[in-house]
Amino acid sequence: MAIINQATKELQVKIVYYGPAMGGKTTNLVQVHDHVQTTAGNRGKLVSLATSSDRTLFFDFLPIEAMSIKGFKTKFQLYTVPGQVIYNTTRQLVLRGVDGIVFVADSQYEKMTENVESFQNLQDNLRALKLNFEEIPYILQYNKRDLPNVAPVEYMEFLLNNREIQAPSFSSVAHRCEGVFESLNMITRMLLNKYINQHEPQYA
Ligand SMILES: Nc1nc2c(ncn2[C@@H]2O[C@H](COP(=O)(O)OP(=O)(O)OP(=O)(O)O)[C@@H](O)[C@H]2O)c(=O)[nH]1
Ligand SMILES: [Mg+2]
Repeated sequence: MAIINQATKELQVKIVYYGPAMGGKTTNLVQVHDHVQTTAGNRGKLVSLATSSDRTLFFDFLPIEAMSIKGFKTKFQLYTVPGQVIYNTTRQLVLRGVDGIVFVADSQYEKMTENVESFQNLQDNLRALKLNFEEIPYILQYNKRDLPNVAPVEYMEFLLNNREIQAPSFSSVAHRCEGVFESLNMITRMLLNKYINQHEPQYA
């Protein structure tokens, strides 16, 4: 849940990286952690809880304190869910209080069913938490574009972004940091628009 404090001009938002197992969610956070441009001392520690080799078993957490945006001191809390199907209870826990979502899809052809199932699972979990998917800003990230066996972006758009108002989507190669900040910048911009513009005094 976004915390907005008009008195101290502080905004805190929670962004969750969601998607199928091994799609590249943790890699996104690692790259953000390694490359984020901040003034000294405001890059948080990347905490990976209960990780066995490559697989996230609980979640990753990275706090980022951004510079003042529109006069607001903004804090972003980035989380990843575990993509493996069996960890759904954990995914629901991590989703609690989510403000924005980066859906990291795996572009390999053979992963399309997993992508679609994970996207459906996201919507089911939001519903279970009584959150309205239509009201939560999200973007799509088509990751692993460096691999030879990827589906065309148009096909992924058809599968995952086939709606009246399309979500912004980005191609990425997360381990090379390509598309990682484009995705993060877009979701943060969407959140700032939602929370700061909404709360600015209106002058007739
Ligand atoms: N070729 C390629 N490999 C990638 C890319 N992004 C991530 N990987 C690799 O894919 C594997 C899985 O990445 P993770 O970031 O751990 O995936 P995850 O989505 O966090 O997976 P879970 O925690 O199981 O849900 C790792 O070996 C990464 O280095 C990419 O763009 N291209
Ligand atoms: Mg992970």
